[in-house]
Amino acid sequence: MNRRTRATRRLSTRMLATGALVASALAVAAPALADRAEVKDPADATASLTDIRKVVIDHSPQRLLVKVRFTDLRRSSDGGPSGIGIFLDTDPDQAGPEFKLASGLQSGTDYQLLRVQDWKIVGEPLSCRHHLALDFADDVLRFRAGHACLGAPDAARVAVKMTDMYDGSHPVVDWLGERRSFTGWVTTD
Ligand SMILES: [Ca+2]
Ligand SMILES: [Ca+2]
Repeated sequence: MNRRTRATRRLSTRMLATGALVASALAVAAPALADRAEVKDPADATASLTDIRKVVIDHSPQRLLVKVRFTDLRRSSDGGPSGIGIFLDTDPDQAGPEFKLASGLQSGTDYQLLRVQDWKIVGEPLSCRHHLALDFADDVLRFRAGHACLGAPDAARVAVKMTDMYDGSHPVVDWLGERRSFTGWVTTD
């Protein structure tokens, strides 16, 4: 049994305990243990059209899919640009996220998948299999990363931050939930 397998088994035991506790205490809408989680966010950044409204995580043994829905995703901005950071936590033994997907939210934008430590980018962008698409008709961003690209985690959770620079002197920031808070863990089951 290699180190990752041991870490994963510890995680599974811990998640089961935590999941049972949360389910019985709070009866939360999104279960802590699932292959899919959906988390809504209020219209709390109405100064931005890209106010985060909902995030869906779908985790399979082949890939991790993250969808982010906004109030109004548009091809172009007549002011400053807005962008998004999707932080992926894939290892519960290391504090904080291990990866960050960084992208603009307008047509033709670049995106990069990066390693992070202490929420800060480390090293060069990764070239392993991942893809991002902006669906302006449905106001949805879809991000997909190959399972191997993320170190084949049994579970993952995400934190999402939108920054709108429409008014450069007063950027609008919207986190999914609280600042640097994560969704529940989503397994590949
Ligand atoms: Ca919001
Ligand atoms: Ca971690």
